Amino acid sequence: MGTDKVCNYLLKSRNLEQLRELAYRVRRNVLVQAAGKGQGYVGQGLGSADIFAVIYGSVLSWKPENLKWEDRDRFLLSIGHYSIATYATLAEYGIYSENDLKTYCDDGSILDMSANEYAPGFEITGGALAHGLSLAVGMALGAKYQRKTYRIINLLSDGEMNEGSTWEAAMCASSFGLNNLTALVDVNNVMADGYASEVLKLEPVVDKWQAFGWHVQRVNGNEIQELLDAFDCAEKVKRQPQIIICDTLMGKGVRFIETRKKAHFVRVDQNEWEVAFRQLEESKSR
Ligand SMILES: Cc1ncc(C[n+]2csc(CCOP(=O)(O)OP(=O)(O)O)c2C)c(N)n1
Repeated sequence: MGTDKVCNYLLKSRNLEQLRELAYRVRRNVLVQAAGKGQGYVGQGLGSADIFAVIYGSVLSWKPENLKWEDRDRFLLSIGHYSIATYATLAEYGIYSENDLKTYCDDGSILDMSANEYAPGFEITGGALAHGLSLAVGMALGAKYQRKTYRIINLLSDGEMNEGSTWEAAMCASSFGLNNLTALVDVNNVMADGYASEVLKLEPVVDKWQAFGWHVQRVNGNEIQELLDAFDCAEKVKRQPQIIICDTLMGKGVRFIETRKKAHFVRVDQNEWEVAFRQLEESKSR
């Protein structure tokens, strides 16, 4: 695992063009993985690529050459099936090679369809949904007790808001005043069984988190500047955990996935991956 190049480019960057380029490359790496296997959680990877570019390229204090650096910020992916986006991002830092990406979901590959913490760069195993926020609360509390200054960032999905464990953790986080914890929710309005809004009524999401004592912002999760501004604001909050609700477009950048009704898990013919690469390229000028 890993490659000859460990690249430190784009750490703590505020450069919009560079971050957009990183998001584009993440999307490309998502397609490389899915094309290799013919299937995968492609819509999620494409839809959340801007979030991943901002988190790794701008927000996190981390060291690509030392993933277990003690004082690193902890990024918890409770939605294990979004691992395709983490592999895609870490490939840009040399943690995974292009050949590694092509083994996504293969028997014996470390690039599991739903991430496991034995894979480089993962803090937790996230396949069983809605445990991430509880783990994040524990880590944030631990950091407070130890007077550590690193931050905990947890990416959730809208589907995880269907589960009670998410709200128990939310209540604890505000009760303990964990301002070192920032959560993001990828609101793509898609779940395994259909539109999230039709599975269980989630809105008004902002009011719900506010009622649970969180500092809440809602942004377009495909706009890098909005994400940067939201993180800037979140970092200044005192005594409260913060949540950034990110509205995203599932499949962003590949038109036939953006417009697909059932996009939770994408399986398409081999020749369609070529179309996907072409549409992604064209999306750069959209
Ligand atoms: C505890 C738990 N229950 C059910 C599942 C099965 N499952 C896998 S993905 C998924 C959909 C979750 O919603 P969301 O993450 O919003 O879907 P997406 O945006 O990825 O389409 C479900 C129910 C699971 N992995 N864990």
